[in-house]
Amino acid sequence: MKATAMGLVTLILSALVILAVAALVHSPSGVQPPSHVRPPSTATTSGAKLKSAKIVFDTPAEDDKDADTKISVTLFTKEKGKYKRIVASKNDFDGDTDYEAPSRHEKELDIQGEITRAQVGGLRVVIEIQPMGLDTWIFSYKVQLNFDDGTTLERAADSVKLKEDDRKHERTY
Ligand SMILES: [Ca+2]
Repeated sequence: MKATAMGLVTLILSALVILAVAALVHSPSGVQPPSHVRPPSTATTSGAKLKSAKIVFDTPAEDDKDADTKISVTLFTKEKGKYKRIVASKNDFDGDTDYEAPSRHEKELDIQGEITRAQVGGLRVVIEIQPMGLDTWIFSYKVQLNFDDGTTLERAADSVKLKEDDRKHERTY
């Protein structure tokens, strides 16, 4: 029947129009999806590998590190919710070097295994000293991780005070 055929065509055309409108509504041209579904627009590559690590100590004009006080530095990151994976470390160094007040000293840390930037989720810095007798040392530090995509990650703290009966600094970033 002709009337029925016309009705069917009208129905199909209407359905097509609805589909087209629906498609437009769902992907309006020139409008970006909301930020929560967009990937972060940082230049860093999460797969970038850790290339080197170092710590810089600034000892202001307050209290030096005695020449015979050894330093140990360990950087941890989270693994299965706990700060137990060592990123980089250096033990018992500069036990023959006075960190005069004021002075600046840098130390390369040894990287422990292969680690990517994405795996460094949070950082815990542990600095321990081993004085021979009495020694108070007041300092600031900056930890720097360098990745093979040219990016760096820096963490720092000011006015840290360690002494013979308070030998350990620990801070989680
Ligand atoms: Ca001192």
